[in-house]
Amino acid sequence: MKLNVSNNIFNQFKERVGQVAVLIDPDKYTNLEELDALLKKTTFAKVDYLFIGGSTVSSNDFKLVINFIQLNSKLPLVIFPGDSHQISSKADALLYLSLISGRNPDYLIGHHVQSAQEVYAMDIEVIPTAYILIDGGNLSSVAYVSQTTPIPRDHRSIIVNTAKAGILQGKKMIYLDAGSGAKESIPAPVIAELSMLNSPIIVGGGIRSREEMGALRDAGANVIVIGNKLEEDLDFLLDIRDFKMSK
Ligand code: 1GP
Repeated sequence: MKLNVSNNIFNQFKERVGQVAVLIDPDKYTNLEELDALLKKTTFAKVDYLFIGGSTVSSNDFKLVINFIQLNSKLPLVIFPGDSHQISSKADALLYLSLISGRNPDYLIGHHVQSAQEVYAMDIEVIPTAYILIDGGNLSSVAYVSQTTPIPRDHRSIIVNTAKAGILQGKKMIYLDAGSGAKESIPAPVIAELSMLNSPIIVGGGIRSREEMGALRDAGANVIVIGNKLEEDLDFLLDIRDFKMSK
């Protein structure tokens, strides 16, 4: 049982700014026809990755949806796990998240220990990721489920010091999240400041417009995650395509 040590997805993440990931929360896509419609359009929209995961997903829904995606999409599939059950060798990579904005040991090390034996033996790229929750103006599912407090959005020094601590601990990426359905997404100047740390950045939570995506790309975000907006409006994929073709 050897740990998979490939870096393919990580190398793609760090290669350039302005890449786009569509987040599929299996809890919200139990209608496979809707999921199929989304998958068919993601390639046309030049989406770079599919992320799969959620805060309150049952193991059955997770398995059902990951199997369906594997059969129906050729895009790289990355797990963005909400708990220790959301792991599968059917994905290309696993964001190995530590919720370092919080102080809940379960999300810092507990879930990791529970799943370590299985992940270690699994043929999947594992990407240690500093997961930092920022207040997005409403109570997010992830803050509620993890019982952690997000960092206030205007406390820039706490955000930067948290990211620095994550890098010092050996995390290869920073994921800044305002939480799914956030009222306010992560401000571009925060991304600009973090981009100085030379660690690839994923940003998500409440991103609903092409303008926000442009500002985040200009600020240095490597991967921009869109979930909720596409659940409301599948045509937003046209804006994503336009965004992807603009640079
Ligand atoms: C949430 O970063 C993701 O964890 C995506 O957020 O669903 O609001 O796009 P949205």
